[in-house]
Amino acid sequence: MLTVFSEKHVLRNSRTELYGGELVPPFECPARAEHILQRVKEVSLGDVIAPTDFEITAVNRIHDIEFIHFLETCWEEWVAVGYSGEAIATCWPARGMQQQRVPNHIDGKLGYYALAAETAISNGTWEAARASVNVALTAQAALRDGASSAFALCRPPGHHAAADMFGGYCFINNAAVATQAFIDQGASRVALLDVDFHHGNGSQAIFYDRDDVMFLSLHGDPRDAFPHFLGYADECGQGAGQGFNHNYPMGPGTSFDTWGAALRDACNKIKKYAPDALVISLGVDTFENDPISFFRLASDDFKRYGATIGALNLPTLFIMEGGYAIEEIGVNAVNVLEGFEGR
Ligand code: SP5
Ligand code: ZN
Repeated sequence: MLTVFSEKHVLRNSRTELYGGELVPPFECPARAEHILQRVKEVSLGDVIAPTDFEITAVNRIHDIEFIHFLETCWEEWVAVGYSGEAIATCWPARGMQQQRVPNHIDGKLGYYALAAETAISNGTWEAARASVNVALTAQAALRDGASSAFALCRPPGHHAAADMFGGYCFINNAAVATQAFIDQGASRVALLDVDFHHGNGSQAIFYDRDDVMFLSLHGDPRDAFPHFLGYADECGQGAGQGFNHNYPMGPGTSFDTWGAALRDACNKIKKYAPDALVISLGVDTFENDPISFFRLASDDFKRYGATIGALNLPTLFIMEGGYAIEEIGVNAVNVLEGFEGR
């Protein structure tokens, strides 16, 4: 399987994450991508190529122009007002407040566009996010050109990013942009299956009223896990999208038996939908030793479920999302790809 990787991911290297009331070194750090790349090479998964640069128009198919402009200029605006730390939102358009007006001051803009406070914007964040979506689009183009699968080793991740919101370590929704690229190239239906521990709130919101993209997500129950305010089982889509959104929230301590059964159910729905392509939001924070998550998948389980996805026999694009057990992230992510390939 082809892997697409950009060295520019290192430009996303913020110093701070707001966690437990403290500013700590971010869980989403450059070493993650390096460990995955190392494992890709160790098992000789296939060629590794750098991304080509795509026009921003592909991103604008999913994200609001003003939001993208905000991401591009946030850091310089933040520095311009004289702050010395990293850009973190501190106030929001909460219940009862004006939610439609974008303020002028950077503090207001951050609150308007942020869905969480843990994710700090720092110098280079935009450039890395841009490179990450180019990684996704380059891998997508390989499938367009006939490959049966490809691995977009994206960093930063993307599935929490909505049309006009960043957070959860995500800025541009790489999987959504790639999914839309399939549609724009003539696909009638695309399935987007999110196996990251966290609910893919951004992806769900983006495709919620559409029937040409089926979104399915297996994740920690939002009552107990980030992003807390989306990902319930009764969110089924709306309008034309009614019946094309499927959530599988699962509680603390969920084992592979339970998780694997949910995956099989999701795969049955995908099979019936008969999509032209399958996009996988591949997070490996479902691992038993992940520092911020609560599922109990073992390293071998990743290989087993990769095989389940492979049995669908669909053109499949893997997009890297989360996973914070740094030492094991390479083995776990590549196990899915090896299982998919029947190795
Ligand atoms: C892409 C991705 O995986 N993003 C995840 C963002 C999670 N950010 C919030 C983390 C809050 C963790 N609280 C967990 C408490 C564990 N003791
Ligand atoms: Zn996650």
